[in-house]
Amino acid sequence: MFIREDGCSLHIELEYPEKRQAKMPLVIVVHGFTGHMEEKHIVALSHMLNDIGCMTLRVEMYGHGQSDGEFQNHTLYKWLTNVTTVMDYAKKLPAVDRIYLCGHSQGGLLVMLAAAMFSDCIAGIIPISSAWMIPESARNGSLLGVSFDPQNIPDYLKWDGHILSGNYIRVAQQIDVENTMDRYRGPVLLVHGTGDDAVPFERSKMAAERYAHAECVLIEGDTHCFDHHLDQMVDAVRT
Ligand code: FER
Repeated sequence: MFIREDGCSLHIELEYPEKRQAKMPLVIVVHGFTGHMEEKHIVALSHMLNDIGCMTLRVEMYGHGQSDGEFQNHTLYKWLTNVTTVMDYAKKLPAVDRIYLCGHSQGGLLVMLAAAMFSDCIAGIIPISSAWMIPESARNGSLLGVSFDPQNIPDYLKWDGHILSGNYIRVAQQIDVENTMDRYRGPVLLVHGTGDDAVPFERSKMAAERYAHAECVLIEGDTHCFDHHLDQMVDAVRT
């Protein structure tokens, strides 16, 4: 189904456990950069959570999947605004007793930022392969293997046939992830494959050290999207 945010539609999928309770936890699950809600690691997480009695809400952010917006125009501010719309929707669901935020890669960064905004509304966050170095990389002039002058931001970043507005970089440069880590005191579970060549797994270890209440589970040798041991990643979240 779709929910509306001002003039934009956001594509969401709400799923229930087979045995519904009067009140259940809800986990909101967010894809990464260029991702969508049908990716195998997103679906596997969501369905495992249904199996253990959680409702899940897979969401597609601005410029991704079936949601409105052009990919090239998406920014982390737009995604954060999307989170406020999704949270308004989730908080009104009558069967929800608490809300967790789970996100992969850029979606992992997103839930880390959202945790500080919604610390009073959520029970925990689960950043997977979290790409929380993006703001730092934007300030250092290197994203997606493309170098640029961080003081003179190009109109567009082009790589592998994709195109991304320079506004993505302008926004990312403003974001202080460490500050949001310090402001969120709730539980955090980070999961990361040690063979991830898109985001170094050390990032999740660093985040776990900085958060007040965090655990980091490493999946030996696995990739950014858990091509080898998806079951181990999903089991870590289940546990
Ligand atoms: C980057 C490295 C990783 C980047 C984005 C990502 C925009 C995100 C990956 C993902 O969400 O899967 O340099 O720049």
